[in-house]
This record gives sequence, C-alpha cells and structure tokens, in this order.
Amino acid sequence: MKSYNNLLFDVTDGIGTLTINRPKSLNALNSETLAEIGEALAEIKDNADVKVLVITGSGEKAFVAGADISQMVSMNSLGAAALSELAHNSFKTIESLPQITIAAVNGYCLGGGFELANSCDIRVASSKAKFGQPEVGLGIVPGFGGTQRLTRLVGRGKAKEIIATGAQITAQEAQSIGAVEEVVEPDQLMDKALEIAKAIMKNGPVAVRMAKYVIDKGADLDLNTAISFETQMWAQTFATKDQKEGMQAFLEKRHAKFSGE
Ligand code: CO8
Repeated sequence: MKSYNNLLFDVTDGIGTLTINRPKSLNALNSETLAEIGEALAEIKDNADVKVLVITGSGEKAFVAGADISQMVSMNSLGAAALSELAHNSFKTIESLPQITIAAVNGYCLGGGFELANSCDIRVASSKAKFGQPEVGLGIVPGFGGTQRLTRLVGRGKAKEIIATGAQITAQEAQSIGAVEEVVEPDQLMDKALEIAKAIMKNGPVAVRMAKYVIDKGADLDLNTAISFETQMWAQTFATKDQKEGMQAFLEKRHAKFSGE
C-alpha cells in the first residue's frame, strides 16, 4: 500500500484501518483527501488480506468535520460539481467494496463526514461524537449524498429536521433514529469496531459478501423483485465450498473452517 499525505492505512489480522489524517483541520475533506480515499479504496478492494475495513478519524476531536470550507469558499458551481463527483466516486466505491465497512466515529461527524459515515455498512460511535449536516448554515445543501443516504437511514421527516435546522445531535440521538448502530465510551470505540469486525470474520466470507450485496441491491428494488433476487443469491450460495463446510461443521459439532470459495 502506497503512502498518502492525508490518510493512514494499516492491516492487522485481516482488519484494515483507514484513518483520515488531517487533525489540525478536524480531518476536513479537501479534494486531495477525497482523491486519496479513492486511490486507497481501489487498492483495498482487491486486497485479500483485508477482510473487514474500519474507517476512522485521526485525533481525539473529530471523525471528519465536513468538506474543507477553506477550499470551498471561493469555488464556483463547476468546481463544486467536480468536488462532489470526487466524493461520490469514493463514497460509492465504499458501498460497493466486497468487504464490510465499519465507521468508527470518534468525534465531530459533520457534513461530508456524516455522509462518509453513512456510506459505510455499520456505524459505531463514541458517546462524545456529534452528528449533523450544517450545510444550510453555509448557504449550500449537502452535496456528498447527505440528502439521500441519511433519508434512507432515518426517513424523510428526521432527515429534513437534521438538514434544515443544521443542528448537531448526540451519538445517543443518532442511535435512537437509526443513524448509528452502537454507542460506546470513547476509550472503547476501536475495541467495539474490532469486536464487530472479528464477529463478521468468523462467518463464511462468500455469504457475508453476498449478504451485503443483496441488502444494498434489494433496497433499491420493489419488494417482489428484491425477494426474487434474494432467492437467486441464496441458491448460488449452495454452489460454494463455504456452504458445504458451514453445514458439515455444524453437523460435526465443530467450528467451520471457511476457505472463501
Ligand atoms: N473545513 C475546514 N477547516 C475546518 C473545518 C472544515 N469543515 N472544520 C474545522 N476546521 C478547522 C478550523 O478552521 C480550525 O482551524 P484553525 O485552527 O486554523 O483556525 C480547526 O479546524 C479547529 O476547528 P475549530 O477551532 O472551529 O474547533 P471548535 O472546537 O471551536 O469547533 C466545530 C469544532 C464545531 C466542528 C467547528 O470547527 C465547525 O463548525 N466546523 C465546520 C463544520 C461544518 O460546517 N462542516 C460542514 C462543511 S460543508 C460540507 O461538508 C458539505 C459537503 C458537501 C459539499 C458539496 C459541494 C462541493
């Protein structure tokens, strides 16, 4: 893995950790960082050593405090569209990664930061984290997917309340509306993310990958089409070695040794 100006990347025991590393700017996403996230994801996608990916922010204060306002202040519409496209490409890549992604939200998770977290499969937050879409206070609308992914997570009313007020909400409130899955004490954050990652890694890799794919694809389809799609995918899992091993191991009362095939 190459080195980056604004990111750190580490792989330990099958768990990749991608850290947005601009703590002096509260890890704000400038175009260089967004481009680097895209490059890192392209490498992670094909890296068989990375079974689960955790995305977090550097320092104690912020996950990501949004897009970089100092870069956007003098931007025209063309520049804004280009920046937004850069972010969309990276965030869509996160969603389409074969690996499950976990956002470990260690602090401020605002604007583009909330949008980044919402591109991940699972969100774990420190009890001190704060969430919000403050864009309207800057005279813009969320542009990295916030009007869409947040709405799909929490429903239209809550998304409109969060976006139109621009108010920050606590991690506990975010959990109560379904925008965060787990809230833990700040010093437990990475442990919790790793615990979830390890629980995922015990399971059949093909099945986990396929489950992510079916859930995401199905969410954009009508129920009947989505159920037919699930049936096709379910049937396909019976053509894998993992299915034979998983069921045989159960019958033999032992832990499965999945090969990921
Ligand atoms: N961009 C650039 N710099 C930032 C950002 C940011 N988003 N957030 C914080 N910083 C910088 C501050 O300017 C400050 O720098 P310096 O030390 O040089 O003055 C440093 O980080 C520390 O920040 P503060 O001193 O402000 O720290 P506080 O503890 O007082 O406040 C806050 C923390 C509440 C998080 C505050 O920094 C804040 O409100 N930040 C901005 C949050 C925000 O509005 N985010 C949304 C940005 S817009 C966005 O994400 C839209 C995405 C879609 C755009 C699509 C169109 C292209």
